[in-house]
Amino acid sequence: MSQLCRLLAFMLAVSSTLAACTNPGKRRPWHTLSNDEKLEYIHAELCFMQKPAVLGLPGPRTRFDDLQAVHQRQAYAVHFVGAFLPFHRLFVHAHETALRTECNYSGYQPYVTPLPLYWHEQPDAGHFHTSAIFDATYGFGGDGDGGNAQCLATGPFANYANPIGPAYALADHCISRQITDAASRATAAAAVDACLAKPDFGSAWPCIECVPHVGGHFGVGGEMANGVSSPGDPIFYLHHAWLDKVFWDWQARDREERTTTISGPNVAPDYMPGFPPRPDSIPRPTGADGDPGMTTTMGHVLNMLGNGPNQTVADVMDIQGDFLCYEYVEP
Ligand SMILES: *[C@@H]1O[C@H](CO)[C@@H](O)[C@H](O)[C@H]1NC(C)=O
Ligand SMILES: *[C@@H]1O[C@H](CO)[C@@H](O)[C@H](O)[C@H]1NC(C)=O
Ligand SMILES: [Cu+2]
Repeated sequence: MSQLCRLLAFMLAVSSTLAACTNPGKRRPWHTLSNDEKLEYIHAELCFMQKPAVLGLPGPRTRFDDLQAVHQRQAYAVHFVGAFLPFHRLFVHAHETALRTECNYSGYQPYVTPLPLYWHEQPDAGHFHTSAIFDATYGFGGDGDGGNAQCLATGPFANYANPIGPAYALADHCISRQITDAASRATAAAAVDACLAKPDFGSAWPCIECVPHVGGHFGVGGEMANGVSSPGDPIFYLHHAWLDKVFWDWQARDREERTTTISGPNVAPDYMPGFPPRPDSIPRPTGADGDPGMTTTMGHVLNMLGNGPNQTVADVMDIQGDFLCYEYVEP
C-alpha cells in the first residue's frame, strides 16, 4: 500500500470511529425513577398527545395518534414476521425521538440525564394489578372502570379522546384497560430466560413475540390486547422498550452474529391470533420489500409511513451502531 493509501485508510478509520456510538443514551427501568422524573416523562407524553398530526394518515388528530396509525396500518406487515423485533425497535425509537425533539423531553440527554424508558416486567408477572407503573399520580393510571368500554378511570390519560381504533376503526373512544394478572404471568423471568437461551433468531424471535410480548399485551388488556391499535395506550412504548431489551440481551450473547443475520417470513399469515381481520382498506402487504424472496433479510425495509425516513433491518440491528445509540441500564 502506498503512503497515500495508508493515510486515507487511517483517516477513514478515524472518521468511522467518530461516527460510531460512543456515548449511548441510557434507558432506565421505570421503577427506578424519582417521582419528578416519572412526571417529566408523563408530561412529555401529554404534550405529544396535544401536538397536531402531520403525517396525513386517515384518522389522527395528534402526533400521538399519528404513531398509533402507523402501527394500525402496518399491523399485518410487522407481526408474525422476521421484522417484528426490528420494526418495534424502530417504532419505540421514533416515539422516544418525538418526545425529545417535539416535546423537549430532557430525559434523553446522553451526557446529562439518563433516558427513563422501559418497564421491567419480570417482578410484576402474575400481579400486574399491583405494579407501581399503574399508579394514578406517578404512573400510567390504573385499570379500566369496569364498564363495557373499560375506559381508564384514573390517571393522566383517562380523558384522552383517541380517534384510532379499536382495531381498524377510526372513531373517538377512551383509552381502555382490563388488567389480567393470569395473562401477565408470561412476562416472568423464567419465560424471558427461556427465550434468551434460544440458539438462533428463528427460535428466539417467535419465543419473544409469543410469550413475554403477548403476556404484557394481554396482562394490561383493553386497547393493549388489540394487536392493531395497541399503541393507543401509552404504556405500549414501555412494554416494547422492555421487549427490545430482551431482544438486545439475546443479541449481546453473540453480538457479531446476531446483529448481522435475520430470518423468518416477510409476509404474515392471514390469520393472526389476537389480531382482528384486515379490512380491504388496508392493502395486503406483499412482503418482499427490500428482500429478494419471501424471507426477511438485512435489506428489508421498515416502512414508517413518513414518520421519519424508512430504515432497513440492518440499520437497527445494533443499538449502538451508526443509526441507534442507546443502552439499557439493568434494574
Ligand atoms: C421546547 O423548547 C423550545 C425552546 O426553549 C420552545 O420554543 C418550545 O416552545 C418548547 N416546546 C414545548 C412543546 O414545550
Ligand atoms: C418507505 O417504504 C415504502 C415501502 O417500500 C415506500 O412506499 C415509501 O415511499 C417509503 N417512504 C420513504 C419516506 O422513503
Ligand atoms: Cu406491534
